[in-house]
Amino acid sequence: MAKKALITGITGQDGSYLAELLLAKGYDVHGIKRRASSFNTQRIDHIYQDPHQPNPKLKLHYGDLSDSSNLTRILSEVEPDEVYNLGAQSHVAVSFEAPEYTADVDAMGTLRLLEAIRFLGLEKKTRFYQASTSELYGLVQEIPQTETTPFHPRSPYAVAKMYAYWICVNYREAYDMYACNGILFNHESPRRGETFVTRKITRGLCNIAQGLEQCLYMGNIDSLRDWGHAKDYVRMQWMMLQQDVPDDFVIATGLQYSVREFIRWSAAELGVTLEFKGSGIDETAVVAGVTGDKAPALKTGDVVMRIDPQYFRPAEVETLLGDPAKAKAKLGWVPEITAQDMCAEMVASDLRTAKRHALLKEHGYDTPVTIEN
Ligand code: NDP
Ligand code: GDR
Repeated sequence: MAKKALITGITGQDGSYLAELLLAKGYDVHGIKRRASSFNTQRIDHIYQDPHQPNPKLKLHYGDLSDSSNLTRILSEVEPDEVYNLGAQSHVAVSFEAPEYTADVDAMGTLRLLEAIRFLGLEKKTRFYQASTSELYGLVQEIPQTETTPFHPRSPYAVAKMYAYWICVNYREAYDMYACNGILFNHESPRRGETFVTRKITRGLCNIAQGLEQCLYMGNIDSLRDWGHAKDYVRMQWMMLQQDVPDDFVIATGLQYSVREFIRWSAAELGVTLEFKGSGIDETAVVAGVTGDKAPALKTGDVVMRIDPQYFRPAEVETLLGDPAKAKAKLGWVPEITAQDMCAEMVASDLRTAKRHALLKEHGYDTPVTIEN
């Protein structure tokens, strides 16, 4: 009998890579998708299976982490061997604007799932993975951060995720459930949401290079992050549920770069050299040279980045750097894709899209490019 997995957040970045991984391992994969007014399954369309065909290996259920009766029904129908709770309002800046909703989905949603598993008597069968986050460290107490570094969350998102972290530990201790926290540091890919910083940069610069946008408006570009590739990180999510004993793990690369450096790498992938001028809110990135044919719309002296204070956060997480030693020692996990290679992959992917838009525009078929920061 194939193992059954249920993924909340299957339509998100990680959900799509995890679904691919589990299908390749022979799992029957069930995913929860939200009802939306337009299609929201772009990241999993390539693995979609027609439910009219016999024995589809991927099945989607409508649902929401704010709806316990819905979660209970889906869990009772599927009786999964593994639940991956990846669903969340996952944007830190947005959580300051929608703090109550973020708490409901990210904190209470986790409790609803755990309680449904227990209520249905699945607590000895179903293994549970919780998408915990390096945002828990917030105002960092120790560098690098490990599984024992104290938490100091700095946003409604991080505070909600802190509840989720501890309720997961609590259900493990109280009910002997197999429940694990993956404390994942930032991970990105060409499927990253367009308003997270890396994708905003790669997509924005590709659009600018092709003449579809004028300038990138950024917040705190001094911010330091430990960026990995989502493909490496979902592998670890699965590995965590295959152990004899449940445990919590930091997943990170152990390397740290600034947002400014990520902008520089992305421009370099387009053959564009940047010079950063000024400081504080007056800092700009100016084109110092262009080589090759990837950025036909740019010339020396063009300003491609300015600071817009609207992207500063009420409380910032200035620096994050993880120590993945435990994951390496206990699970043999090491990340395979560097941040620089990931950046190159993201730029290549966004450039393909920008070129398509530019070509359509050139031939009079103007399809507006969404500029949402
Ligand atoms: P995404 O934002 O790409 O995906 C989030 C998923 O959650 C989407 O499928 C989204 O659905 C779904 N979702 C949102 N609200 C609800 C809801 N109310 N009910 C059910 N589903 C909902 O996130 P990632 O894939 O990047 O991250 C996966 C998880 O890992 C998240 O929990 C995130 O907080 C956490 N995390 C992410 C890190 C990262 O760097 N990527 C690092 C550490 C933790 P829809 O597509 O309809 O919007
Ligand atoms: P983060 O990711 O908040 O770390 O949360 P994000 O990419 O949004 O920000 C990273 C850093 O870049 C700075 N920044 C900007 N960020 C955005 N989004 N837009 C900007 O214009 C901008 N300018 C500078 C931010 O201030 C921040 O310091 C991500 C999410 O995936 C969470 O769900 C996850 O838990 C953590 O990573 C680990």
